[in-house]
Amino acid sequence: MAANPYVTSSSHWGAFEARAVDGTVQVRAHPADPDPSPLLANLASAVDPAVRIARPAIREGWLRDGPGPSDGRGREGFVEVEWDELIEVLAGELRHVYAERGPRGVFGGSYGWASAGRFHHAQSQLKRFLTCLGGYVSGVGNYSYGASGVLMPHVVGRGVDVTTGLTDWAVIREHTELVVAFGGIPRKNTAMNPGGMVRHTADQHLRAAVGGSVDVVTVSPLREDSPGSTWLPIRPASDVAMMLGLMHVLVAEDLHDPAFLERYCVGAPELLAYVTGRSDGVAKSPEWAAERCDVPADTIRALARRMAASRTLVTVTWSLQRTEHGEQAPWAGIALAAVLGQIGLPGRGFGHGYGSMADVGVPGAGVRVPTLPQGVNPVADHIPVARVADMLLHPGEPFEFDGSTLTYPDIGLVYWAGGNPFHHHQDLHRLRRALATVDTVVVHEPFWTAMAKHADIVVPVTTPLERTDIGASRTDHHLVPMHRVVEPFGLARDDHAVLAALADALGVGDAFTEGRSADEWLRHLYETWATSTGPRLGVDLPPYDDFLASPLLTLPVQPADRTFLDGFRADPDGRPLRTPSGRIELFSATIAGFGYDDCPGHPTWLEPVEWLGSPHAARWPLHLIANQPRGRLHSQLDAGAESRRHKVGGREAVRMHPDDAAERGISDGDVVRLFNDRGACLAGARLDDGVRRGVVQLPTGAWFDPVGDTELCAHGNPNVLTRDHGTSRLAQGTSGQHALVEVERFEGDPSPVRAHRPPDFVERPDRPQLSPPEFTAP
Ligand SMILES: Nc1nc2c(c(=O)[nH]1)N[C@H]1C(S)=C(S)[C@@H](COP(=O)(O)OP(=O)(O)OC[C@H]3O[C@@H](n4cnc5c(=O)[nH]c(N)nc54)[C@H](O)[C@@H]3O)O[C@H]1N2
Ligand SMILES: Nc1nc2c(c(=O)[nH]1)N[C@H]1C(S)=C(S)[C@@H](COP(=O)(O)OP(=O)(O)OC[C@H]3O[C@@H](n4cnc5c(=O)[nH]c(N)nc54)[C@H](O)[C@@H]3O)O[C@H]1N2
Ligand SMILES: [Mo]
Repeated sequence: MAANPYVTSSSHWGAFEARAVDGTVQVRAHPADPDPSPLLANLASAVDPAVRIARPAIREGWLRDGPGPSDGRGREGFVEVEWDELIEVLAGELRHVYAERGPRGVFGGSYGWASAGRFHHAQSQLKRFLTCLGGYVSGVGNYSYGASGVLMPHVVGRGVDVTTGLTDWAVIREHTELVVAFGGIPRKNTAMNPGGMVRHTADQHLRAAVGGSVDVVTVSPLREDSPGSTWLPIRPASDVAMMLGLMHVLVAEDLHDPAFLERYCVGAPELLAYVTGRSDGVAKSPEWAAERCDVPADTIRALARRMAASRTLVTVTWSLQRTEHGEQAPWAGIALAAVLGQIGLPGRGFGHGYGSMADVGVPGAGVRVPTLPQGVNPVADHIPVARVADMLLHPGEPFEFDGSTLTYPDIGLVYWAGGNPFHHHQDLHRLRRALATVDTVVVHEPFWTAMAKHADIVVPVTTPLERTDIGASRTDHHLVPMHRVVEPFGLARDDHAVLAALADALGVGDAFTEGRSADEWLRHLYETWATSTGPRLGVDLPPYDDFLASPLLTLPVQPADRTFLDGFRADPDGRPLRTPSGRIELFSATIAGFGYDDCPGHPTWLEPVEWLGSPHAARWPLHLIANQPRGRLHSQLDAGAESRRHKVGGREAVRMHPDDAAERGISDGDVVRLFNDRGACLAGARLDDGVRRGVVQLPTGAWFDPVGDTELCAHGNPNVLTRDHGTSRLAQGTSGQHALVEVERFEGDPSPVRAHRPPDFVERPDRPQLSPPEFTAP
């Protein structure tokens, strides 16, 4: 057995140690991590030849017919080529597109999580490269909190980070009596941090809090989201109704805090007129709320009284805003906390994202980390990330976004590195139609994901296990040396190396590399960072070589005493919020001024098109929760051991209440079919009375596995079922968390899962002679 010594590396779910043994990879936890993630078990599959892309490849039809719209994407076979040919062909196509259409014809938004590592970060590399060519159309915001990211600056102002500037767990543990957690605090999610997290402490903090004097009331359709003893199984997508019902009790019973509303907020009169029904004739009483959210009115009443009598923290998971009208739940959540009057007091007030990410409530070093400069993209055209299919299907058409009317650009070439739209986007059949409209799709991937299979030009790249890098996240207080564990798989090259070769071929090599090799870049980024950060932290940071030779670099951590908006509470005139009023905007004149019926001026109950209270439920009687997967990060390493462990017969597991299953003749372990008007997928049934009746839960991330030209995905990707519709005209965020569906027992012979197999490889077709036009880089 040929085993190398263990070396350190890092992932978004934690640092680790790894070594190569006869071409396989063995992984163990980093000694500094008190609570390592079970997802480390997926990493060995990063070298699995069944899923890796071994050689550059070009879609058969693209080689034969040249660039152009095509339904062949995702359906045709690939011709494997040598690197020289790939670079020549791809450089030629980029030259052509930039000469013919200019940078506004190139979509380089390339949303996605890629891998940990500061230099080899795929998006940074790609954006730097495209900027050297003259720029690209970008995507703004994210899929994680796309609605809050646009809403919250209107409500609490720019500069207040409602996702990471939140009250520390240590403060909660000491001061909080009651947490009312909409969406719960799901343990399964708290290993993740973009860029990684060396010491996982979220669960430790949570258990210490719950084991101590903190009581958590979880409001969620799933019991497993609940860390405490009280579970209120709410009807999905109705939290705003429940929050309004709670506010109604507080006001009706004079348990609210008019002095706080007066001093620290604007818009309380408008909001409370709506709550009491003075403005629209409908009192948002607990009875009114109960009809919608299916939590009994007496429970709502008792909870409101208890909230007013306790030191209470209202938290909202990000999932609640990843749905139609997703702006409303976080806005109503902070309004509820404002009506209680406790915002800014230790352990009380509002939080957004406890149980959504590892770093929420956990202090870091509070400094920037080494970052590859991307340059300044001269192209102003952009879309909110989740409007990608709309953009491709409606070039030249207007759309609204946060008070502006923008125009969808006309895209010829889509370039993706480090993301998987067939994971993250909604209504995947629509996405397929959208991708069919462009001339060329380029994808850098280590793996044969569905996005790679839908590319024209497939660029095989390395994983972090195959390169040297610096692991760090802006919210951690560690830097991890990431060492090469194995040689690059097949002919795979680093994203950077491919882009550097393309840049050379296009005459912008020096601008892209600045004359540095990858190793020289790493040293340069580290040293530039250390020179400015050391003095700021008042510590001597080691030279680069010493850092690389060490297991870990630990920076001083900030004190764990943060309370959200405490400075504002202490001195609202001296430290006003950066909102137009300087206060918390329970009514936003700015938003009201946009005139959006799908996002009015104050938190409002707006029925989504698809929920169990809508007429659609007569036909599609089950509410699908498409939440984050327990056994992997998104679609990453879906073929890994921990990911597979949660599947049923190789298909993604759908969980449903035993009574809903019995009505449909479904037993545990059955192959079932989930379907609606948009599509269908197979999955393996798991019966679970911790799922609310009328709800089914199918997590995201099973690699899309279309069966021929049918609407069926054989593997269980829920995004064939979700609706591709912005949260509202304000934020245009994704609404992928929810959809209405029906489920049936699948009779007959189910299609085998082919998602983890490579596409077909074919012989080279006859190729016409293309003569690319001239292109001069700016
Ligand atoms: N229905 C529904 N859909 C959702 C959500 C939901 O709740 N419901 N949640 C949304 C959320 S919050 C998010 S953040 C998105 C996540 O969506 P994505 O971030 O797109 O998902 P990932 O699976 O992380 O995709 C990362 C891809 O990068 C590849 N990769 C890894 N390392 C490298 C590298 O070094 N170079 C290159 N070139 N590629 C690399 C991986 O193999 C993988 O295919 O999904 C969203 N989609
Ligand atoms: N294991 C794992 N952890 C992850 C990720 C992953 O892929 N895998 N992804 C990471 C990323 S990128 C992000 S952005 C975060 C996302 O963090 P979140 O968005 O908070 O995570 P989700 O798991 O999608 O949803 C959390 C819970 O909300 C509940 N919920 C859904 N709809 C409703 C509703 O209408 N009302 C109420 N009250 N509850 C509802 C669901 O039961 C669900 O379990 O997670 C991160 N953590
Ligand atoms: Mo996310």
